Amino acid sequence: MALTLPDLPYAFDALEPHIDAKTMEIHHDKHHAAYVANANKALEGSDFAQMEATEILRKLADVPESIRGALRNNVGGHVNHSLFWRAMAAPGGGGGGNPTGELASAIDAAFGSFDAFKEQFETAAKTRFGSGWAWLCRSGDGVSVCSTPNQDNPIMGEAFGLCGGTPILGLDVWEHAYYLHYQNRRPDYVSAFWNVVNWDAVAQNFANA
Ligand code: MN3
Repeated sequence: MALTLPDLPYAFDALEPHIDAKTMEIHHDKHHAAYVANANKALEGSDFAQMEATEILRKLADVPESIRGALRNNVGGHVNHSLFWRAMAAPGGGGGGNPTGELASAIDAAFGSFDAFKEQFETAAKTRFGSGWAWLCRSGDGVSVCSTPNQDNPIMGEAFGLCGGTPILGLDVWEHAYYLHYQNRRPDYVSAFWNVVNWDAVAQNFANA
């Protein structure tokens, strides 16, 4: 079964002014679509074609070398962006505010406070050199912050030098995610992100992880 590009759960301009409509349109319709197309091309006729995308990433070390790089980049890109879109919502319309419930408790237990968590996540996002992602992951009953290069996903695990946790919130820090609106000002994009985080969706990811 081929991978498919999921629809955005909101309009291109829903996240304005924090993430602009043109960036969202190109990011979803061109970048994410290309990851899906290239992943399907690499998967065609392989033993991994029937597998869930996340399962492919968990078993990436077992993928034949001839297609491992293509799947790492493109299945990774598909999984990462699918999570990214769903964990955002319009500012004031589900986006922004604070986490609640068990997720809030897990964040307090791991970082001391929500503000301390935000600082650590922002540092991960700002200090990722070049292209990559900052993540909040569920590991066991707790949560942790990490970052990955390119389209690597934490679930690829220790074999790839990654934490092995399950991402429940991710921030894309590739320049294609912010350059039209923020140019070189990645830190401004990172601070604006909090206005569009859909904490109900992240709490759902925490419960399901
Ligand atoms: Mn991207």
